[in-house]
Amino acid sequence: SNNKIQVELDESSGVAMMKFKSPPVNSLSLDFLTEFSISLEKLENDRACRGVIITSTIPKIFSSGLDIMEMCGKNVEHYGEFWRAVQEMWLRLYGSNMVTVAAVNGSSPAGGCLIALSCDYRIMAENPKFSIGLNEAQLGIVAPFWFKDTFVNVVGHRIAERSLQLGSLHPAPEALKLGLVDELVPEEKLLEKASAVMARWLALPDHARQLTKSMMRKAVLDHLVAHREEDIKNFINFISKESIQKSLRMYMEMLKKKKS
Ligand code: CO8
Repeated sequence: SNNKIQVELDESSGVAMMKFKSPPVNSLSLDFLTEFSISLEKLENDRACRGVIITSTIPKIFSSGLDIMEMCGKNVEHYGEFWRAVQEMWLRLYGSNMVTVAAVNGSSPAGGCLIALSCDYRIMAENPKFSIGLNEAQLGIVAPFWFKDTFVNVVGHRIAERSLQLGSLHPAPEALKLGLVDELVPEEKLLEKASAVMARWLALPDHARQLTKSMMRKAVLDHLVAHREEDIKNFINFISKESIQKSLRMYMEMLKKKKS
């Protein structure tokens, strides 16, 4: 199915708008991740496209992160395939030659936060009800080293260490203070602002900006590429543990209870 992400390229500006539209919460399922990677690859190879703005069509939610159901009660082959798809998405997005701007128009936990962190610039709707962060520790799971590296590269070691250990979800104003997002704007101005930021980044010659971006990110990308199979094995071993499965089941139950 090719319908979880809406992509529109404006040929005159060279900017693509990528909108997540996978109800109820844009969770990153295997299908979602596959479609995301394919969409990014198409844009990357399209000479007419120089930049991508990533946002959500779902009110109040940017992305709820990895689809927890993909990590619960499945077999080893499935976990391996799923994790490879998570890696692929990140390698494409973090390593993209295009200018990438996240227009974070809702909550953005864990994998949702990783997507935002992997962009060149983050703008968030100034609503304290929206929060963002790598909250893995709260689920009893551990963010992989490349989530951590991406986080450190944005906010620095100390803030990343504290935030990761506590599994903090930071309300938008706090996220701004920590440098986790670059600016806050009223929600109705979000896309307008993202386009203005994009225009500024696209005013530079592509080759100089791309080489600079690659210089900043290469070590972290190369680290995963060099340890990709090992990282998949680690994920499978970790997620297959009965204690971890139990934590995830309890977390899903907590999510459902919170509703009623
Ligand atoms: N995966 C699967 N289902 C989800 C997820 C998710 N990540 N998030 C929400 N859902 C489901 C809910 O269970 C609920 O289902 P149902 O309707 O059947 O009860 C439905 O989506 C709607 O959710 P809510 O009612 O909670 O919707 P709200 O609008 O009230 O809240 C939130 C939206 C804020 C997104 C909230 O759902 C939430 O906090 N979700 C959990 C987000 C989260 O903690 N994600 C972490 C995922 S882990 C990850 O991304 C990285 C893992 C790294 C791997 C580590 C190596 C081992």
